[in-house]
Amino acid sequence: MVNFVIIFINICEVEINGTVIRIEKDYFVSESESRNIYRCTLKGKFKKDFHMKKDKQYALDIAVVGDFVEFTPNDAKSGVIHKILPRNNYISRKAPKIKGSGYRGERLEQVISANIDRLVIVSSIFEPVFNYRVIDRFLVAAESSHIESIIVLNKMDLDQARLAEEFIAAYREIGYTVIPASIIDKRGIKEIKEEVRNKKTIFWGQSGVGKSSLINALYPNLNLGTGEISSFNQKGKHTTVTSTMIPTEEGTYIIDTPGIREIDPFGIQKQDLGHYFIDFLPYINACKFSTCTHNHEPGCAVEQAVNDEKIFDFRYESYLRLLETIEQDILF
Ligand SMILES: Nc1nc2c(ncn2[C@@H]2O[C@H](COP(=O)(O)OP(=O)(O)OP(=O)(O)O)[C@@H](O)[C@H]2O)c(=O)[nH]1
Ligand SMILES: [Mg+2]
Ligand SMILES: [Zn+2]
Repeated sequence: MVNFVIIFINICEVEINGTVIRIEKDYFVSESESRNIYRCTLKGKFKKDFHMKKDKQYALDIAVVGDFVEFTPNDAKSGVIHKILPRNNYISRKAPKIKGSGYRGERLEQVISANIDRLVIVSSIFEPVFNYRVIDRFLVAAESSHIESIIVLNKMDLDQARLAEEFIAAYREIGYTVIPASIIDKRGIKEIKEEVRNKKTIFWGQSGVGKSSLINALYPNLNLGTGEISSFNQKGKHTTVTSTMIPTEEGTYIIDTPGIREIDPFGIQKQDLGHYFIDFLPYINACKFSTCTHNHEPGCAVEQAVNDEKIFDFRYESYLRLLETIEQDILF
């Protein structure tokens, strides 16, 4: 009994370093370095820090999956986070309109995950149908956060007409790793496993593309919930509802995320957008104006490169569409 009390007092005094692996309502489930799981709450001071101020953009997410934290345990299973360490990096998007609308309709930043090594952009050829504009938006989010990304094109078993080939070749030519995959015929699974080994990797993409299915195929004992084909694309239906970091093997962590309906990269100014299209980079400095947005300005070297077929038409089209949606926001 005495021993037990002493151990308990020790636990209470110790501050534990951990990582947020899942968020459940107001609880930040954290894993300690010795791999124990604690359901933690946040110390009240954080809420005040992040309270919306009139003159300041505020973040929606105080702690996110992947954050390194320090917490004081209440007991062997719960604790209070009193410190969130500075993030090495993070990936985010503009929060969906309704949830994040602040004053004057600005969109807030929704941080998806922090301290990650790699983003796997998951897309499918059908159900939902392939859309390069969506991929380009994820790529912009990754490039602007300086996070390495690869593209996994899933459900290749449905691509009887081999529609994907052209895009696979194009993205590879641009310089991205593209892995065609399928959980039905298992193609690509081994390659993805190699790509994620010894890293913290986040799987991100639209709902129903097969993120959880792919993770299950990589690690069959996980048994993550996956959606039915018939129901996944009905309005508002997401099978995975909260991001979860899953330790798989020593040094390898996978973050499964809920699918999203729209991806608007956050905090990008019009004249910077071109820098996140890596195929534009060799030409940008040759534009006549340093503030060129490559949108039909005179002397635009990017547009010239499109005309000379050095940049794919579809990438330029994606770029122009994204440019249109960027609000010139004084807060950025
Ligand atoms: N034909 C085929 N179907 C697949 C493949 N991968 C996944 N699916 C199906 O697609 C549906 C959606 O898969 P999920 O893994 O739940 O998709 P998700 O991306 O995790 O979806 P959210 O959790 O809602 O974001 C399920 O019915 C899967 O069986 C594939 O390679 N080929
Ligand atoms: Mg899922
Ligand atoms: Zn230009």
